[in-house]
Amino acid sequence: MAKKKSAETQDDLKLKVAQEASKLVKDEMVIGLGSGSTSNMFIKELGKRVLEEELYIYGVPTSFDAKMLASQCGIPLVSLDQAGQIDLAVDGADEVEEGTLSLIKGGGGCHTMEKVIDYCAKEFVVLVDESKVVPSLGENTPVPLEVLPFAYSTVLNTLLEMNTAPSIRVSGGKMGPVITDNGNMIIDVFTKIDEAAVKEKELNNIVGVVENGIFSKCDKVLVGNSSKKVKVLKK
Ligand code: ABF
Repeated sequence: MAKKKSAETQDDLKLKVAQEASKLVKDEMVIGLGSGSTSNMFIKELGKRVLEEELYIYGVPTSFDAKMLASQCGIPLVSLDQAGQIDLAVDGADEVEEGTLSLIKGGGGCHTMEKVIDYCAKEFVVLVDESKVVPSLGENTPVPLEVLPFAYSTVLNTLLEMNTAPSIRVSGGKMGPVITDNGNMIIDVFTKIDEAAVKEKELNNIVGVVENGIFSKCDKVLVGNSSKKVKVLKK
């Protein structure tokens, strides 16, 4: 009797989109390398192509972790200023709004460098499993704000005045706040998001906020689900 196929895990779905995304990379491209577990799978898949096919590319990492992994995988790296133009950025997300393809990112605390690299790429592609696609942003996921440590109390006060529910992100197991690759703190905030682009600007207008995790721009989302073919969401 044929064996019943076991259900795919979340990691299987992430791998499926990571493999699909690695096929988008062509010779001589400069690639923005996202952070997080799905992006890590993409980096590994891309590393295999670099070694096996002698693919000639450069990567621009969005975090220290992405930089370390990409170098271990044999992907040549350049800094953003050396890169000049980024052809394609591939990154993960915590939530994708189905109708608009707006995102919440930064669950891993890297959204500032991610946004700089993702937004300046000619094409920005997001990789998620289907559990991350939601009808409206921010109902179950807080928006992370990267904040200058010097200004954390004034940012908290402003967020409270805006009737939001902010909390300083602390590191599991260790005492004290999470510190980003840029030496800043993270404040997570539950806030109503009617229009992503408007809220993105509003949160960045708070003095002391370096960048927030609402991404109102993205070109394409690859969604891993149980069907064989990866679903592609485009605007
Ligand atoms: C990064 O990784 C973040 O912006 C986002 O928070 C996270 C998604 O992580 P994962 O792929 O591990 O679910 O892209």
